[in-house]
Amino acid sequence: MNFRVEGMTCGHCERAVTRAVQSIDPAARVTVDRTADRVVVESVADADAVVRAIQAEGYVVDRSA
Ligand SMILES: [Cu+2]
Repeated sequence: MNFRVEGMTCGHCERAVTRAVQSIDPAARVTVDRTADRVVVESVADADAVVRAIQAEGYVVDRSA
């Protein structure tokens, strides 16, 4: 799953997004590229749940296939 995530400015943001995703799937593999506003998630979790988890951390999220 690929997401566009706006608002990530530092390593803390990358960890916050990673933790948010792993809060719904501890086995999720999360790759964050904050300079590209890009988050790639390998997980069995529902994509909408991933979006909500990241939004709950205060970031703007778009699905981008
Ligand atoms: Cu930050």
